[in-house]
Amino acid sequence: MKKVLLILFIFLCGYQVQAEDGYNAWLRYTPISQPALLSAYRTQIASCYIPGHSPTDTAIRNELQQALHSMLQQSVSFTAAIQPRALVCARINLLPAALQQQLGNLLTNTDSSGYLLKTISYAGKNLTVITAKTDIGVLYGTFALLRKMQEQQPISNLDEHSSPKLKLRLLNHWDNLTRYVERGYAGISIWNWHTLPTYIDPRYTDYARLNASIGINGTVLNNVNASATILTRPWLLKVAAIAKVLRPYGIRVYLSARFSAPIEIGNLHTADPLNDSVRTWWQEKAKEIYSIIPDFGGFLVKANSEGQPGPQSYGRSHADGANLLADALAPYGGIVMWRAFVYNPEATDRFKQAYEEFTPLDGKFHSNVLVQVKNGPIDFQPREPISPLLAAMPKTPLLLEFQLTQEYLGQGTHLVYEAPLFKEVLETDTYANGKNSTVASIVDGDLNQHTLTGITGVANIGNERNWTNHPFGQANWYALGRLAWNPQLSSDTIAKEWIRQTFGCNPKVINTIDTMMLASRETMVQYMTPLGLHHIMGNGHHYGPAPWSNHAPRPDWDPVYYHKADNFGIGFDRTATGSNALAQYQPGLRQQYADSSSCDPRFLLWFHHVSWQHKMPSGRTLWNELCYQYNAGVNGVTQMQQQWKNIAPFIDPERYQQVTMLLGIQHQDAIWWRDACLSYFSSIAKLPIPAPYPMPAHPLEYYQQLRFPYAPGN
Ligand code: GCW
Repeated sequence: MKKVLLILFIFLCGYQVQAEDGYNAWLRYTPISQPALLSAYRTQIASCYIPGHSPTDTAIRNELQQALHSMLQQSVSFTAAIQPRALVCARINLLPAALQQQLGNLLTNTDSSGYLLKTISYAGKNLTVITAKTDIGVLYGTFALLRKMQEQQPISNLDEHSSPKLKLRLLNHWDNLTRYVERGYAGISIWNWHTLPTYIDPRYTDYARLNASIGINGTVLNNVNASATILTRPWLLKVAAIAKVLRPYGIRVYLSARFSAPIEIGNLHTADPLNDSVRTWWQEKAKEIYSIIPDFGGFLVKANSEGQPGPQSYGRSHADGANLLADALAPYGGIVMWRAFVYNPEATDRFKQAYEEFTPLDGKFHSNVLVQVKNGPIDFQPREPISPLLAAMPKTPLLLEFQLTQEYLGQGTHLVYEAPLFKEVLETDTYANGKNSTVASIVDGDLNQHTLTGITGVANIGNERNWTNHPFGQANWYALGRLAWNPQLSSDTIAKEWIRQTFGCNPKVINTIDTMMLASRETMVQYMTPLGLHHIMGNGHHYGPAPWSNHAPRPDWDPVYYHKADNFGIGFDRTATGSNALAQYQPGLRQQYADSSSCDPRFLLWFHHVSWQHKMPSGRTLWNELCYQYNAGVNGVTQMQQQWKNIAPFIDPERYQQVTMLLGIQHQDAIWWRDACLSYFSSIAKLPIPAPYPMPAHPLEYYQQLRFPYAPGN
């Protein structure tokens, strides 16, 4: 009876516990259960004062209403005057004059989207003030305060300002207009093009809220393998409808532009960037776009890469192509993000391609162009050294591209926290300008004095109820936003923030999940591509191991091209005796990799072809080390399974079960990777798998005949 009453009571209060389907991601706003904290929060925020009336102010009001009502379990009043113990949310020029005076100079060094959170006493009233130069800044400040509350931190003595370090903090959707997502493992596209522009899915607003809460301020809606259709008027109207939802949240829309659009939708016979009709066509198109979407962000372009059209088809350079579009967008403040992901099948080493094509163009791009560079020289592998191009175009703003969707990282089923990968890249010293020329300092504009700066992540979002399919995929989306705001944040800080908001503040839960997350990326490298192996996955779908594969339409899509395993040894010689890709790095970095005996083992096979008997720092031979690493990777997953089990009582049953099953797949896959790779390499090295490591469950042929015709995202 008591139980029934309790349930009824909870229900009547309107706080029935919802199933944890993951939809709210890190914006769960669960009721504060600790009495002391609850009372402290209620004391601090007795009412809200939001004087502004912009759509962003409305978004702030809605967010606070929802969040405070849920966390404080009481309704919050929005008052027309500042009451004692109020939360004041307003851009600086909407505050009363005395407050403007008191706080104005604190904002002097704050960026236009930065914010100030401050507890003050004003006219005898204790106030919590969120202010900024713009209403978007106030929105970011609001989310910062709500983050603190979700993390159950004190808010009675706030004094914090924060400004984003990067100007463009973006997502790139590889979403086709059919809603099929290239390399998407979380369902189909959230953009329901067919029902747009009339039907506005509420998901668009939640997408905007989630992004704004982590500082994301732009999104490219469609795949870089682009269809020109998106640039036709009916589709631009659909884009405009999305832009309208995202705008109050400070998010601009961008589009991937197909370089040959003037031919496909403009009836021209050429897309030559130096042709007058082509120039006029793009100018007219830009004019049309801005008449429909006045704050349109600009174009992302993949040109002359993997079959995409581009300026080289007309004997022109990437700079000619980028500048054509940049000139068309310039009158409206738009930008071009021109991708450097290019590689020509005839080249000797795919590693060197982007650098060779793009470095001669440094200084040739117009001022509203950024060259968008993937973090590594090949393609989002579990571990790559940095792309040498990052340190070789000082005159050009470079936009760093990471991949959130786990194309090569276990796709939709593996728990891999990517922040350690992002940090490894950002913290790498390129020696471009002597020591301390980190990738972060290049990308944030400090090293070469650029103001147009940015980081982007290829989105891992789809229409799965929880957005990313794997509940931990959300952490990668979260981490990208937080690092683009502040590249100095540590993986650990970001993980803990995310865990508290996503799974609650029980210290045992936080510590256990944090440990799992921080180890997960290295574990994945160990069971997939240890010691600098790379690109040894199945062709096309990129799912699972296939180091034997050698029949792709082009050699640089074949695993054998990358590992070069033979009787003698394994690895790609990129030193002076080989492809000499190492020469593309500055000496300070080059020498860290140049010598096989001192090269960091994590990168060894990226740069050296070494004997199976090569002595590793561990004292093991290379072959034994490879066996050790693959097994350590499998053990790492077993450990994650155990850790997850240990916190079972503290996790809601839905997500507990979901992650348990996914870890089960990850464990099987890790064993599969280990056994398939070790069987194959053992057959080439003619060396047995040494004790005490387990023997593969199947002969090599078994792994070789596995087929995945319907693997997702391909
Ligand atoms: O990672 C590879 C993918 C392609 C992708 C390409 C790119 C969008 O396998 O699916 O195409 O890179 O980045 O352009």
